[in-house]
Amino acid sequence: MGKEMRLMAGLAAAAIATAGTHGPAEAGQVLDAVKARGSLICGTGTGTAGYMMPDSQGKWKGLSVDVCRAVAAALFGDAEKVKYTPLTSQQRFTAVQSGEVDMLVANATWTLTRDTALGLDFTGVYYYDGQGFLVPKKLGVKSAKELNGATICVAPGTTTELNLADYFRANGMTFKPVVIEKVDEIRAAFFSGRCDVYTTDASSLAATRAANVPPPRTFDDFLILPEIISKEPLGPAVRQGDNQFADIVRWALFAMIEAEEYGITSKNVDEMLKSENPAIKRILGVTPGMGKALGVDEKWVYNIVKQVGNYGESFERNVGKDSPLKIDRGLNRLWSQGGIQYAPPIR
Ligand SMILES: N[C@@H](CCC(=O)N[C@@H](CS)C(=O)NCC(=O)O)C(=O)O
Repeated sequence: MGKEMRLMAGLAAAAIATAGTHGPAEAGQVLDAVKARGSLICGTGTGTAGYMMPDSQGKWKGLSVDVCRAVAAALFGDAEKVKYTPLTSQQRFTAVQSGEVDMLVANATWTLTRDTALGLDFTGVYYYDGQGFLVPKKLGVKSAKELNGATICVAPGTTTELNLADYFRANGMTFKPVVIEKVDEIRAAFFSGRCDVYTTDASSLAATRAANVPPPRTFDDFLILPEIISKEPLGPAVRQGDNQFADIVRWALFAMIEAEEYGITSKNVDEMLKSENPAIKRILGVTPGMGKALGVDEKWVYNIVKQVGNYGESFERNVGKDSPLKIDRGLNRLWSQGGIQYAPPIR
C-alpha cells in the first residue's frame, strides 16, 4: 500500500472508531443512556471554590454542580444520582462530543462557534460572568490599562486567551502569555511569581483569591482590577442532537430561577404545595401537566427545590453572602430585582 493509501485507510478506520460518538447525538440517545445507567455523568472543572469543588468528604459542591444536581432531581427524583468527571479547559468539549459526559458545567462560556461548529448546545446561563485580572497588590497597578508588557497566566482553549489578545491589541499594549492547562498549576505559577497577572473569569478569580492564596499571604495581598473586558455567559452544555435531553437540562435550570421568582424555597416548599396560586400549583405539579410535557415526574420542580434549592439559595450558599467568596448577585439578580436572570414561564 502506498503512503497515501495507508493514510486514507487510517482515516477511514478512525472515522469508524468514532462513529456514533463524535457528530450529533441521535434523538433520545443521551437520555436513554442516562436512564439506563440510572445516573447522570456531569463534566466539571477540576476545582474552583464555590462553583465546582469536592469537599473534604469528596462530595462535589458548588453553583455549577447544583445544575447537575437539579437535572438528576428532575430525572430520578434524587439529586445525588450524579457522577462527576473533572476536566481541564482543553478536554471539556471533546468529552461532551464523544459522549464521555452527558452534560458539562465547567464554567464554559456560550459562544457562537461552540454552539455550532463544536457540535454542542448551550441550554441557558447559570452565571453571567466577565473576564478580569488578578494581581498582587505589590505590583502597584490599579488598572488593566497599566499592564503593558506584563507576563500573564492564562488557560488554553478558553475565551480568556482570545479576549486577552483582543484587549491588548485594541489598547495598543503587549503582553507575554504563560499558557498552562491545569488550573491548580496556573494558580501555583501565579502565586510563585512566574506571571505578574492571572486572567480568567472574574468568578474564578474571586474563588482563587478567597480559597487558594498560599499563607503567609492572604486575600488582602491581592486585587482584582476594575476592568471587566468581556461577556462570559456561563451555561450548561450538552451534545447536539438529543433535544429532549437538552430540554430537561434547560428547564431544570429555569425551574430553579422560576422557583426563586415565586418565593418557593427548600424550606417552604412543603407549605407551598398548599398554595392557591395557580402558577405555583403548576410549577410544583399539584396541577399536573408540566412533568408529562417534559417527560419527567410531575414532582420534578418540587424535587429540585427541596433537594437543591432555588437559584437564589444556591447562589448565596455557594458563592454569595453565605460563602467565603461573598460575590454580589449583580447581573445574576432576577430580572424583577434589577438583574438579567429570567426564566420563561412554566406553563
Ligand atoms: N469561561 C471561559 C474560561 C473558563 C475556564 O475553563 N477557565 C479555566 C481555567 S482558568 C477554569 O477556571 N477552570 C476551573 C476548574 O478547572 O476548576 C471559557 O469558557 O473559555
